[in-house]
Amino acid sequence: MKQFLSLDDVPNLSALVSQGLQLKKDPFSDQDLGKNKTLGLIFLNPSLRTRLSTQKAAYNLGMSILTMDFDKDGWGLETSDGTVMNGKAGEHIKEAAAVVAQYCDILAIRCFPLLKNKEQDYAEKLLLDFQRYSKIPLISLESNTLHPLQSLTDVMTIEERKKTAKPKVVLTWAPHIKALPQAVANSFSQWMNQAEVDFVITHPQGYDLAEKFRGNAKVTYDQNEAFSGADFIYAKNWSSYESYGQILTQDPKWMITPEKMILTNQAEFMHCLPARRNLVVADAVLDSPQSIVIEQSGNREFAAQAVLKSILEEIS
Ligand code: AN0
Ligand code: CP
Repeated sequence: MKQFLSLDDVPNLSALVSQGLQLKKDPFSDQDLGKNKTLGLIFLNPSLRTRLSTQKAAYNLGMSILTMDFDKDGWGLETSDGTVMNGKAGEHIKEAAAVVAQYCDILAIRCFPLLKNKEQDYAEKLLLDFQRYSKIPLISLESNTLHPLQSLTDVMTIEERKKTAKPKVVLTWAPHIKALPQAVANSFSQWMNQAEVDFVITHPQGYDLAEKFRGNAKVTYDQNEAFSGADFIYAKNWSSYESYGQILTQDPKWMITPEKMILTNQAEFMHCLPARRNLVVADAVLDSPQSIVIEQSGNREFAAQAVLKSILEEIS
């Protein structure tokens, strides 16, 4: 693999999923692959899982790591061309990306959307500028519109835990007090469209995901109907795509509760985390044996490792 910005960069999804699950069984099988290779991790936003799991994955492969919180420790980044830099930004992305790339063999970046302008966010300019000016393989650690390392993890988790050949997987919107990106939902939907699953999305009116990521998913505004017979419930809040970046409702009826889980086929509960308890999901669900969120986050390490291994094989 040459880079990992979305599912489009994956030549063979099932092979990558199998690779991740294989690495889980034998994480230290490729310790020489990353020798003398450096992974740069750039964060413009907070992270727990992505940061630590990707670092751990790189260590498993024998790589060195450079990490920087650009939002806190870096110079303010200018991204527009031809601008007179007499404002807050102290450094242009052209130099910043090119300089970091000299110290690294693979670069990874997290950049959230501003949720003010749909066209600007969905153009993924910052991510693509890093790709353009670094000129080394780039991994998305969650961009404006997608979170492919999370989605690979989610496909791996469903693959290893499914009890039927074609499980029913439901992506359900849940309430939140902040306007959150569509990235996790977009990406999960994009990957589920390519997986052997019966995929349903449920959300209140006005929360439809972009058509190109929604794909052939069945969409219903009736959460109870969606939950009926489900094998996996994947909860996530996102802000509106149509009324871009807005919170249209905080209706607590959409929270995931034990009463709703009863409608399912003893579904396992998934969430990418972080999750706000008793707002998105009730304690009684998150603390129940049906919740697999911890195991799910554990798989982040091996998803990242499968991606890094594939890119290392390409460049070594
Ligand atoms: C982020 C989001 O919704 O994209 C990161 C999730 C992995 N979540 C929050 O900001 C709470
Ligand atoms: N799921 C996820 O990406 O978590 P972090 O934001 O903590 O990295």
